[in-house]
Amino acid sequence: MVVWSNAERSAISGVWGKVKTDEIGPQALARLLIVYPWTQRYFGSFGDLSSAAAVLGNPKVAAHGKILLGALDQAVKDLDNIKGTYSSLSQLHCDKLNVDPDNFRLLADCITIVVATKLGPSFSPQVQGTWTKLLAVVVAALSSCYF
Ligand code: HNI
Repeated sequence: MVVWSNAERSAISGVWGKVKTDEIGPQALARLLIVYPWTQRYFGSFGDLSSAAAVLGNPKVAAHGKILLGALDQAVKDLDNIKGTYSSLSQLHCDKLNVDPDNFRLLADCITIVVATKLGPSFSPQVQGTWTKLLAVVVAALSSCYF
């Protein structure tokens, strides 16, 4: 059972209040596909991903990035039940999409980098620590069906 202190809860809502999911989601997914190009294999139906410019301008990447961050929004809004929130998503990624769970951590890192770029100095080391804990819990929950 993950325990969240009041300081952690307020740091997370502070970050979340400052980011626009419609902006962060597309940027984070595009970054994943560019920095770790093997992740493109899961998105064969998304059309042209042949260059960084193609990925950044691909409307399906942008739309899916928003969906990803919508799922993160659910985690932020129910910090005490992240495993439950993601149980069917974990099953989907494991059984149907066959996504290698190592990729969850890579996406989490891309989300953190995009958030840090957006927030600048207010993304202090303490805030980063709490944010990293949140994403570690998200990654563990999404990976739960695999083990
Ligand atoms: Ni993921 C579909 C959430 C990481 C590949 N993914 C979804 C959906 C959600 C979602 C929500 C839509 C489900 C539905 O339609 O019912 N994915 C998340 C979250 C993370 C994540 C919260 C991590 C933080 N997914 C990843 C990673 C990959 C990935 C790292 C591959 C590298 N996901 C997919 C694919 C789909 C998908 C592929 C189906 C896309 C489509 O539309 O065909």
